[in-house]
Formats: sequence, C-alpha cells, structure tokens
Amino acid sequence: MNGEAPPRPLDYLTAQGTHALEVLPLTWGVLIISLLVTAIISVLVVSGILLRRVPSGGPIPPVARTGSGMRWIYIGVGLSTIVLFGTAVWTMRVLAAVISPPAEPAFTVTVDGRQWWWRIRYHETRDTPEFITANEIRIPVGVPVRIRLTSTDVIHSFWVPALSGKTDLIPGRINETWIEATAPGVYRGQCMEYCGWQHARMGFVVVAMEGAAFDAWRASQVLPASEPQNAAIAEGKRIVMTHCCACHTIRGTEAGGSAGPDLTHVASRLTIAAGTFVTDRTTLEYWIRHPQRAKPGNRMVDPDLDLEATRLPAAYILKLR
Ligand code: HEC
Ligand SMILES: [Cu+2]
Repeated sequence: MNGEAPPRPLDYLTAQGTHALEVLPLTWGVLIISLLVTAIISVLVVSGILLRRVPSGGPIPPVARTGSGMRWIYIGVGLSTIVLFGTAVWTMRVLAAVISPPAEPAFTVTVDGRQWWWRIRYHETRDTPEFITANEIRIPVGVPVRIRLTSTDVIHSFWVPALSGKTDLIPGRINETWIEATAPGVYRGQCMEYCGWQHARMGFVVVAMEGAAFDAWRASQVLPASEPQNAAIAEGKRIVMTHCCACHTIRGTEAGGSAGPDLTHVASRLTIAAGTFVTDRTTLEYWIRHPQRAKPGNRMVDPDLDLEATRLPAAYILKLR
C-alpha cells in the first residue's frame, strides 16, 4: 500500500476539499429540513387520526371550504412555500459558488468513464508531457485541478464526496468540474450513475500529496516502464506481451492496446480493478488468473494460463512501479 492510509469510506457528511466545503452546509441544511418535515407531518397525521371528530365506521363528511380546518391548509402551504423557496435560493447560491474554482486550476485531467473503470489523462503542462493512467488521480494539496469528464460507453457519474459534488460523464460530451484538497490524504471516489453489472465496483481514489511529493510522482509517471531485472521477470514480461498486449498499453514495450487500463506504472497505484482490490501480489495473481471471478462481467477475459504461468506475469506487473 505504499505506506499510505487505506481509502476512507464514502462519507458525504464531512469535507476535506474546497468544493465540498461549499456544498456541505447545504447538505446538512437540506437533511435537517427533510427530517423536520417528516417529523412534523408524521405528528400531524397521527394526531389527525387520533383526534378525529367523526366516530370510526361512520360516513366521512365532504371537505368543506369553510370552518377552522382551512386554517391548517393556509399555514401548511405558506410555511412549505417559504421553506422551499429558501432552499431553492440557497441551492442556486451554492451552485454559483462552485461553478468555478477560487483560483486558476494548476492543470487539467480528463477522466473517461468505461464499463467499469476510469481512464485518466493528465494534460501536458509547461514542464511535463501528457501521460495516461487509470483509476487513481493524484493531486497536489491546496491547488484546484480542472477535471474534464467524458464517457466511451454509457453515462457514468464522478463523485468524490470528501472533495466535490457529483458530475455526470456523458458519451460525446465534455463536462467540467474541479477538485481541491485542503489536506493530504486518500479520498475514495465512486461512479454514482447506475451503469451496468459492475457499477458498484467502479470506484477510484484521489490521492492528495504535498507539492514536492506530487512533482516527484508526476515525473515518475511520464517515464516508460522499467525493464526486467532477472530471468523470471523477463519470462513474465514475455507472457504479458503475448497474452495481454491487445488490451493493455505498457509504455516502452510493444504492448499498445487500449481496451483496458494503461499498466505502465500500475503497481504504483493503491488499488486494481477500479478500487476493488488493494494492489499486492495475492490480489494481482488472483486478478490475472480469474478476472471473471474477481469482478464478474468485466471486460477482461479469463486468460488461458495455468497457475505457474500467472505467477510470472504478476511478478513482472508488480515491478511496474
Ligand atoms: C480483452 C482485453 C484484455 C486482455 C486480453 C487482458 N486485459 Fe487486463 N484488463 C482489461 C480490462 C477491460 C480491465 C479493467 C477491468 C475493470 O476494472 O473493470 C483490465 C484490468 C487489468 C488490470 C488492473 C488494472 C487497474 O489499474 O485496475 C491488470 C493488472 C490487468 N488487467 C492485467 C492483465 C494481464 C496481466 C493480462 C494478460 C494475462 C491482461 N490483463 C489481459 C482488459 C484485458
Ligand atoms: Cu459507471
């Protein structure tokens, strides 16, 4: 796990990001108002039943437009109009506040939703070329990052509750949002628009790092994959080149497929299979041997390899840091 804390659970009632901090009071406000409304209505309905003036079993008289009962209607409509109007204004103010970040974003990341993982492209900046990764977004603490969202297949939704609200990824369209973390940490994200069988296992992590650590990470990500250091790893690489290169890219090798995540530095990521497993030898071996058992229906086919022959590619992939 590279010494980092495990991803926090999806908790939307606290916030660690500038964007989420703007939304948080509204979340709590609407939650409390909804609970109060439910409580008040329940009390009124129950007392209405208990205090009814018509003996049970008798005929129910038609509703009359006169009489003291009407007062309740006027009070009820009046109060809910004021509360709903207030909430609408509050919501619009929050939306206006989060539409753009407080400062010009440091760089842009394009997130492309796939059933059921995330392709992540860091755009080039003045001093770094662009590069592609998957299922993990690393950002420096204290600066906004622009997130462009699109999809290759169906509609997905990008949500990192501790950092930002939800934004959809729509095929043929680019939506924009931004994130900024106020503290270093590992924040869990999740697809929030039902997108098929493995929707629940379409997670990701955002890792917020101090500036220097982030720069070092980014410098390592643009490099090609490391070369095998011994014969066993070289044999693992050979198996990967014959069985896996149609779907995966490993920069610096002949593997150039694009149906699956870029594996150039996959072992440096905290999780595999879109947040489903922590990256380690056991999970990688299991994944490579039985991807259809590990995440049924996902777009990686079960390879035709025996047990020994899956250990070697796993050993090679663990070196792709
Ligand atoms: C038919 C295309 C295809 C082939 C062939 C294929 N994969 Fe995959 N692979 C995928 C897809 C798609 C995913 C993403 C699955 C998901 O998370 O939903 C994936 C995910 C992975 C991951 C996890 C990456 C991450 O960041 O989550 C690893 C590791 C991996 N594959 C290794 C291999 C190895 C090793 C082989 C060869 C033995 C192989 N794959 C063959 C399509 C393929
Ligand atoms: Cu999805």
